[in-house]
Amino acid sequence: MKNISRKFELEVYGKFEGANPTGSFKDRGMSVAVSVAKYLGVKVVVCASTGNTAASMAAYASRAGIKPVVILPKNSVAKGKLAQTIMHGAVLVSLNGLFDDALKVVLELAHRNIAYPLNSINPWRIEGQKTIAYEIIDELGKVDWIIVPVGNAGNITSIWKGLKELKNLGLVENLPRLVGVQASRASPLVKAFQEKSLIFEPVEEPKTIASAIRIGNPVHGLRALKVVYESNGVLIDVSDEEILWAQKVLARLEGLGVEPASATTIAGLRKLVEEGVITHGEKVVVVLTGHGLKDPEIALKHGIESYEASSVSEAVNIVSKITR
Ligand code: AN7
Repeated sequence: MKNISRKFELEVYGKFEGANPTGSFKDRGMSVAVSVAKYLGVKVVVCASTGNTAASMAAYASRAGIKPVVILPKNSVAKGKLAQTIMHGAVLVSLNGLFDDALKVVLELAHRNIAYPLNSINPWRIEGQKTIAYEIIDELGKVDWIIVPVGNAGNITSIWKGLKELKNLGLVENLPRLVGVQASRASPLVKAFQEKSLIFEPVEEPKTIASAIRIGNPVHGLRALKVVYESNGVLIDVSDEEILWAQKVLARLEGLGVEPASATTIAGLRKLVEEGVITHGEKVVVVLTGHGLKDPEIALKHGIESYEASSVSEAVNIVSKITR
């Protein structure tokens, strides 16, 4: 990313996952896990989701002839993701509760053998997800930092698994340090990291405009902390204001539309450069996990310059005025 690199005096690359078939990084793990489900003869799959997992599972399961059932926290899934989930034919259960409650439903259904779970507790999801690491190292070789948004922490742990495999195979010598970014009011892991602990306290009522990572009790929290310590990395949090700033920077400096959760990476990058943790000239990859169209309402609500015109001449007048 030329312009962002210049802005931060770094070598910054964006891993744009919005170009995947359903517009998020979830397609990698879902493709593998649904293939396994089909091989096993599964009839019904289920997931809890803040939206992207649901959209991806619906598409891949329907294509495979498997019935998708999604459990979503009521009123907190972005419109684009909801539209995809419905379009791809999932049965939708809207739960009056948080993501963490929706996951309890999935665990119970799996326990009773009613449906096959496709959250990242399913190890095949992780196997597919780790290909992000393969592609980054394949294209760039040595990288100093990889920055990832963290919700349930499936992605950051998958990326580390992929990286370690490459190292064990002798395909890369020095592994990047991992940065996990959480939203300020949904950041149980950051608190634990600051205390150099492996024990984290779940956040009871997580809040952030980045609905994808509005998660108070990350499934892979312990693993994520271990991974960050092992990679000599960092866990940080960013505010909603910083997320919106970063979303605009990506959209306007690089022409990359990403959803708020993905923009946390650039907000986190700015913080770490300011703190002197990431230093000039280093090679950094930010994982841009989801497309901007996933959450159109955020874009419409924030920072637009728009006018109403009731006639052709009025529209012409407005534009000539503001461009003067
Ligand atoms: C765009 O879809 O949890 O740390 O249910 O959609 O692996 O959980 C999505 C998470 C980052 C966090 N960026 O990844 C779901 C869900 C985007 C996301 C994350 C999500 P993890």
